[in-house]
Amino acid sequence: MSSQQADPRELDAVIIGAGFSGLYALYKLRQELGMAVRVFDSADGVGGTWYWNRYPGARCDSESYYYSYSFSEDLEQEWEWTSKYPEQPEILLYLNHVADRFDLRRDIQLSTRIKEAIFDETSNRWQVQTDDGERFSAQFLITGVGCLSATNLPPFQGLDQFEGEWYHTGQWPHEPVDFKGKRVGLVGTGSTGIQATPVIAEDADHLTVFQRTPNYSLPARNALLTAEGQAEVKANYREIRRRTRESRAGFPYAPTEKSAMEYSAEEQQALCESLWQEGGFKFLWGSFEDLLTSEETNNIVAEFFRRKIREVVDDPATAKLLTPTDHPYGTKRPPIDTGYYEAYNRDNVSLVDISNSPIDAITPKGLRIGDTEYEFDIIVFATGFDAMTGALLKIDIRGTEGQTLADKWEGGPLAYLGLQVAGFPNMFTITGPGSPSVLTNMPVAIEQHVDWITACIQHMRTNDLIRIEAKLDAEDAWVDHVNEAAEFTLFPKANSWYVGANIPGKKRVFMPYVAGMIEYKTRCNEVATKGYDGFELRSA
Ligand code: N01
Repeated sequence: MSSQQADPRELDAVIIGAGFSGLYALYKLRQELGMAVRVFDSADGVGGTWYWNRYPGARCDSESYYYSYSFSEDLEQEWEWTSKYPEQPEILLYLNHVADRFDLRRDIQLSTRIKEAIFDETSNRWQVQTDDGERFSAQFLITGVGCLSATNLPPFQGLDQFEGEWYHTGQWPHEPVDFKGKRVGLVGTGSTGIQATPVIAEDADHLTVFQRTPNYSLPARNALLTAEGQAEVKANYREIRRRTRESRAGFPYAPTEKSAMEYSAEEQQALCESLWQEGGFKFLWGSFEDLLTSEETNNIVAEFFRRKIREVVDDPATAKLLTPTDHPYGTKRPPIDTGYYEAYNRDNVSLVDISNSPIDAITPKGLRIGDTEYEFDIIVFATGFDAMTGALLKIDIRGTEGQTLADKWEGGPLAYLGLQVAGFPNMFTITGPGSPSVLTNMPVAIEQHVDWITACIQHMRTNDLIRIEAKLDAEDAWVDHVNEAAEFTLFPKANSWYVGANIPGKKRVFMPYVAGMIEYKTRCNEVATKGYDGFELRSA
């Protein structure tokens, strides 16, 4: 449609993003409340993060049986996961299946970027415009833009002069990239770089990894699921979901009841070893209860990791470079790998430490650090995302009195419950900053948010209310609470994307809510029970 459109199309809700969040929000609002809803996504397919992140080795770091929707028992029973940690194409297939299974596609508009959303205080509606000028008017604006979707490509000088191929992992091409016989440079050793390294190393003539900060990576110990394993999960789904919902981070694991200090050194090592052998996120959420609050406990675990790195990596100098010492374990999102440290035992893989000598420029032949030029056929940037706020701030969102979200968040994100921003009525942010989001198993956090939003809109409809807006004092109190909760932990000690440290100039604020899903959900439910305490509700 062109910009000649006379009147905006009227909707009840505009949802931005067709990933886990947007699909479920569409399902709930249409199915349960009968609302006229439209989902927009700039991609030409559904899937959100699983649409974009197609890099080699991309797979889920959480196990398939709980990294999935819980809202439909039929869906749970009919979908067959093939492995413990599904690869990206399988999760994308799952989300496409969900879109078909629940007839969602008729209300999803793909290849369409939302350019601006402006709140009209007279009608109490959002006026939304797409990048090709199509206009919509909706009572509610619901963002499901993802916490890790705005890619971060550092402004390396000379990139446009590079004569080879280059890719950012978060915008990977749909056609396979052929690494065979190629000299490949990989920048970044976060979860993505760590997943990609061993897979690229399999094919490349030579892979050079540029590391600014080493990470603590844990083996996934992936395995195919057997028919018996599948049947057991399916028979126990309700119990699994109960455990995830009643856990701190939405994983079906519980930590020890006592501090590590109350165990003997042998017991401490035995627990670490069994979790290492089991693999995956259980180390983070199912080990010592004070892992993320006690430096002493954290040191025990960090030392355990350091020893494992020394054991796995043959060359002591490389092992030393790969050993993290700058942050406590778990205070940056821990990577989960399949053969990462082992990859450095290959003859065709080398590691370059750039902690003290950053990449100066990309050259036509490769990249330059100081006086040394490294020549490549392909450069892969696994340099992450402008997390949690980046994707929202790409849209020109304007609330009351014309205030932009960018202005409001100049000093860091402000939100009440991570769900609403004062001054932006009728806008809900699924897994927004100030909510547990990235510190949880995302589908659990997403379902909780969408269920809460749906109940809130239902309440408004039942009571003839047309506008809901977070109050400033409630927002201030919540932001203080989010900061206090973080200060109680070791998290602020790391220069992580949780605090925006990966983006030069980004205000350092701890963005996710660290107190956990149970505490968070209790608070959200109390707010609702008290008639949406902290929100101002207006009738027609
Ligand atoms: O990004 P990152 P990611 N010069 O920001 C380096 C999720 N995820 O894409 O640490 C040189 O973690 C940077 O260095 P430093 C998961 O939540 C999920 O890996 O800032 N290097 C770092 O090494 C994860 O946490 C899955 O010093 C530069 C790397 O690039 C999140 O996505 C799988 C640089 C970026 O690491 C982000 O992970 C994969 C520069 N100028 C990811 N700028 C699942 O399985 C940055 N770096 C679900």
